[in-house]
Amino acid sequence: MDRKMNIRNMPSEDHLLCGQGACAGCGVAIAVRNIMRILGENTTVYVPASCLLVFGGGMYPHSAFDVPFFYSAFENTGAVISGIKAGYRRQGKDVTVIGIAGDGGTFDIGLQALAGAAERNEDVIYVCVDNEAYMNTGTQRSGSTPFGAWTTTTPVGKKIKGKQGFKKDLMSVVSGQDIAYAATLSIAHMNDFVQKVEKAKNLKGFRFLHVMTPCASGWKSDPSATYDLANMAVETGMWSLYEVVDGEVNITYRPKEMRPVTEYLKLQGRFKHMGKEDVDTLQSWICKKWNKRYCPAAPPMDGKEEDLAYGGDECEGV
Ligand SMILES: Cc1ncc(C[n+]2csc(CCOP(=O)(O)OP(=O)(O)O)c2C)c(N)n1
Ligand SMILES: [Mg+2]
Repeated sequence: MDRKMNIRNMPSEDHLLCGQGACAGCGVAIAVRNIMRILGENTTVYVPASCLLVFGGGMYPHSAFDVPFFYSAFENTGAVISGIKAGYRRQGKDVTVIGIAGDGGTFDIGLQALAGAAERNEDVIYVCVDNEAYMNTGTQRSGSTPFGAWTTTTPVGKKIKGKQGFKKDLMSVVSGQDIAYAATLSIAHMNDFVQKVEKAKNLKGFRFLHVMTPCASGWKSDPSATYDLANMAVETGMWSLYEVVDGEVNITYRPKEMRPVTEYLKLQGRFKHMGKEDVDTLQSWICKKWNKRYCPAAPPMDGKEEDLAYGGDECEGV
C-alpha cells in the first residue's frame, strides 16, 4: 500500500544548509528548507533577486544550497528554468529543475516569463515564496500585498491608509493555463505541504507551488509568531489551501469555522491603523473569494456580504 509522505517519514537531509543569514522567523527559509529536503540532491535551483538570493544564494563562490545553484536577473525565472531544463535534456540527464521567486518576482516583474513557461508546459517546478511585498529592498508593495497593508509605497496618511487594491488572484492566472499541477501551501500545515511538494516532484510538465511565507520585518510581527500567522491566515480565509489538477479545484483544508479577519490582523503592525470600515471591506473580500472559488452553489450575495462573512452555513458541506 502506498504510504503518503508526512513530516515524520519525509527525508531529513538538508540541501539549504544552516548558517545562512535569514532573519529570525523567516517563512521563506522554513518553506525552502523543507521543499529542498523533499526534492533531494538531484535538483538544480534558480533564484532571482529576492531575500532568498541574499541569504540562500550568498556571495559567489559561496552558497547555502549544496546543489547546483543559478542566478541571473529579477524578471526571468520562468525563462531561465526552461533553459536549464532544456540543457539537461540535451545532455540526457533527468534533473529536477526548480525556480524559487518572491511575490514581486512572480506577481509583477516575472509574470511574463512565468506565463510563457506555463503556456509551453515546461517540465519544471516554479515556487512563489509569497511574503506580500518587496521585502529584500525594504518593503515596497507588490501585486500580492493585501488590502489595507502598510508598505513604504502604500503609506498611512490622513485620507488613504495603506494599500487600496486587493491581493491579485495569481493562482487563477497560472492555473488557468493547461499546466500539470498548481497548489497553495502553508508552513502551518506541514503534512499538506510535504504531500503537495512530493506530488509536484513526481509529475512531469509545469508545476506551480504558491507558499505563503510570513515576514516578521515587513509585517511588523514578532519573529516567534510566524507559525501562528501562517495558521491564522488559513483559519481566517486570508489564505486558502487547495490544488488544481486538470482544471479541477480540490480543497485540501477547510476551516471548521472561519475566524474573523481581525484575529489575523491584530498579530501584525502593518494593519494596525485599519478602522472598522476597512476591516469590513477586507472581510467582505474574503467572503466573496471563498464563495466564488469554493461555494459555487452559494446564492448570489445581493449585498448580504455581512451575513456570509465568516464562511457561514453556505460554505458547509460543499
Ligand atoms: C530589474 C530589477 N529591478 C529591481 C531590482 C531590485 N530588487 C532586488 S530584490 C527586489 C525585491 C524582491 O521582492 P520579492 O520578489 O517579493 O522577493 P522578497 O525580497 O520579498 O523575498 C528588488 C526590487 C532588481 N534586482 N532588478
Ligand atoms: Mg516578497
